[in-house]
Amino acid sequence: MKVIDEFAIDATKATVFEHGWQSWSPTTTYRVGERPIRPLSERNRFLCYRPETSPGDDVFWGEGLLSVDPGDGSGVRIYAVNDARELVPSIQGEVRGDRFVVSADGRVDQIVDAGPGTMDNALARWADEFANRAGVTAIRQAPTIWCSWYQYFTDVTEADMIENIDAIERLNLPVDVVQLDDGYQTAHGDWLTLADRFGSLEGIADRIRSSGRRAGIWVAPFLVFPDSELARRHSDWLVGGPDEPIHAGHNWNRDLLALDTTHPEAMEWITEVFATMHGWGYDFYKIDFIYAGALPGSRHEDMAPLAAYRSGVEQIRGAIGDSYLLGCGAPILPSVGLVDAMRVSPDTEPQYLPRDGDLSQPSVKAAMVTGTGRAFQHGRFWVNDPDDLIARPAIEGREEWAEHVRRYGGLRGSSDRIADLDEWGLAVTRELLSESPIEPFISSGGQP
Ligand code: 9PG
Repeated sequence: MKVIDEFAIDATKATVFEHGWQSWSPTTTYRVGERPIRPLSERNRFLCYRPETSPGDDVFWGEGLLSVDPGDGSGVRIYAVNDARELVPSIQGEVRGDRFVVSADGRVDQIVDAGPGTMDNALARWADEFANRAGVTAIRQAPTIWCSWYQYFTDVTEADMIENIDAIERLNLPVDVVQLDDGYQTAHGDWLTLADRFGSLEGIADRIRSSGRRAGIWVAPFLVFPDSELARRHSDWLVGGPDEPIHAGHNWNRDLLALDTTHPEAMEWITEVFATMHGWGYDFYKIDFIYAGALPGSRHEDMAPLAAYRSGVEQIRGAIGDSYLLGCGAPILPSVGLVDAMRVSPDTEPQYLPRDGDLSQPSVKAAMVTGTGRAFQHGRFWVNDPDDLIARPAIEGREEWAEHVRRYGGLRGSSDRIADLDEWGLAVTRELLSESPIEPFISSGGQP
């Protein structure tokens, strides 16, 4: 870390915005006296923050982006990577009495924003420029979706899908895409081998399409289960190689492995998976846990991890025609220009607070904090996905969550068993899915 700036602050008013690495990494603005959100376990740090870094809670820390409002009217100071396609430096901010010291471990731009409004408006102006440089030309309006995850989780069955398609049809809900989430496959990596609860992915797509809707599906293309066929037969397709495959996080009661996106055969398999699904009629893809493609480690081709990651996503893009692509669990800044929509927060959940208190973990609260922190990205980088509306009576804080989706939902999704919705739940689902905003939520011109 090298010191790149030092300036005076009004410690009673100054605020700092920390940008987290990937979709689930906490991202918000703090008063300088506050302790920033940090991982409460090593498992969470790896899965939901930037695995390579371990910032303390006595400093502020942004991955590729940190900004400071000194609170004295001198303008918001933004420290940010200019181009995130290969390298994203970490940026540290330290309060020393009434001074603020900024350091970075790589090259960053320094901007003093003298424009109108607040921190958010300054970030919006920065995001306009960043998106331009990253080659974003147009924002593609998102379809509205129904997603299986927040009701059924990995226990979803084909019968559950059919039941909900029927209900959506009967109630004439404004759902454009019915998206099957995690649970249909036998193992991560073996995406075309179905769990017993499923008969045919093609059949599900046909049923969805016969209702006049489009079919969507979830895949975690860069993750591999150690107990998959893929890992058994092709251990040379893993980042780190067959002898020392790297750790890619822990979830689903397993230590996970990462697919090497620079290995031609590995990518032949992944493009076959997507091309096959596309052939079955799926034209909406949620690609999840894709941080795994950007982990450091030895690869078939000697390439910067972020370049390998981007090439992996581009190859998926090439296999799905002009399908709509939603990123999730994805390094944010390196993905600008690669996806149509992006999950900008941790997951929502039926409970309001995260079980372990870590605000990177699934909960209404965690999704709201970071979804608000990244609101300025909507309509600039892509369409923001704040995560799905869940509105059944069992959802703790459902009114507050619906309000968040109403305010910050670019991609509007529903994820309840339709039959479990009461009158309020059904009405708010119908209302929120009746539009998909693409205009920015945060103005770059003046007031929010
Ligand atoms: C499928 C899910 C859903 C969801 C994604 C992602 O840190 N965690 O424990 C953690 C758990 C679940 C998770 C992300 C992080 O969910 O965001 O929408 O698709 O995968 O497995």
